[in-house]
Amino acid sequence: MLSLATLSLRLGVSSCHGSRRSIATVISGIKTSKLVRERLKAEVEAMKNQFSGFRPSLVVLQVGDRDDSNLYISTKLKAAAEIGIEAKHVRLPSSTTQDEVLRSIRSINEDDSVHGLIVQLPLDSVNAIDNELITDTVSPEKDVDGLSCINAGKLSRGDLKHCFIPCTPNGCMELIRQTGVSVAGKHAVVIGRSKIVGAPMHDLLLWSHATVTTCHSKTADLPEQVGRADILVVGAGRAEMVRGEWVKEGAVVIDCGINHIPDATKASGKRVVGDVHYASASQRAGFITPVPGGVGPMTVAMLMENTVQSAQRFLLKNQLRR
Ligand code: NAP
Ligand code: LUD
Repeated sequence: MLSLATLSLRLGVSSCHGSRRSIATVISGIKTSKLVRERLKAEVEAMKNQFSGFRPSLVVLQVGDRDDSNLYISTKLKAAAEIGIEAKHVRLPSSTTQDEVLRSIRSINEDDSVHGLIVQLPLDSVNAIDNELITDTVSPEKDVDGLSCINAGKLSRGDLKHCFIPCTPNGCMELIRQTGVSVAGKHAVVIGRSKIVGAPMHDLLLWSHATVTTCHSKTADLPEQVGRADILVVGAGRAEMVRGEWVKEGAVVIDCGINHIPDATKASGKRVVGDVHYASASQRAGFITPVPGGVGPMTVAMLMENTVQSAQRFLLKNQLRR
């Protein structure tokens, strides 16, 4: 029989107890993402054996040279290599025009050897580029970021089986599943309504049968809304905005925020924090994700998951045609 401690370790959740009161169980994105990556590695190995050396393939298109994008892309390429996904990094200079980016996307769309294509955001260009046009030019069949209108539309209608689910919210759902807390019938609150985090998070929670409130910069009383959440997902881009006092006792708190704040004790002079004030929120939440080590690694793992899924769909389509 598994002990509770062993089970928690396997699930990527760990419990600690503070001196004053029991504090939240930490949901580890590092452990959970490792489990996902190990499963994918086995799936890719099986594909390779069954289809004479076939490997899923991913292209990451980058415009410019932002430090944060460079870091995220290198993490994605490393994860892909470990799993056995063939990943290619296409770098375009910041002088690239919108037409040139579109041409590059169209040529990758037409390349049958590529199963997944993402355009890392934000674009770092000296030219005006329409982000919507860029994400919508990626073929929906290769849109492993799930940002095209076709995939977003399917998700908003609850057609989850026939779309690519955006990686960050998909990773959040996986972390919520790790807690063992069921979503159906719960009150979920999402802070943020962006295309990459908030809006698809709302859709996923809704189609998992939560009652969902989505907050944004014009929400009148944010602390009051947060206080109603059994499940809280935050993607606002505001360092430590959500205070522990706002959080409902026992809530599941998922923090997508990645913010850099000054810290004189660090060699770099800064450190990464989330959108939730971790120290105070972990005194009230039942479960909480850390930053770093929470949602970030799951974003990378779910991109790998979508790429493998896209390759599987490609194989199925081509087998049926033969
Ligand atoms: P975004 O496009 O700037 O969207 C932020 C959202 O938060 C908007 O909907 C905005 O409202 C809302 N918001 C801003 N200030 C608010 C406030 N004071 N009260 C309530 N709502 C507020 O950002 P994003 O791309 O969604 O990213 C959000 C955060 O998640 C960032 O820290 C980003 O770095 C991080 N992120 C992390 C991952 C990961 O893998 N961990 C992935 C993506 C993003 P309006 O719509 O009214 O402007
Ligand atoms: N654009 C993303 N832009 C930014 N954190 C990521 C991300 C890894 N098209 C497109 O990859 O999915 C995307 N698709 N995004 N992001 C953010 C967003 C995009 C964020 C964090 C991490 C990818 C990550 O690995 C680690 C962690 O949180 O533990 C390290 C964080 C750190 O800075 O130390």
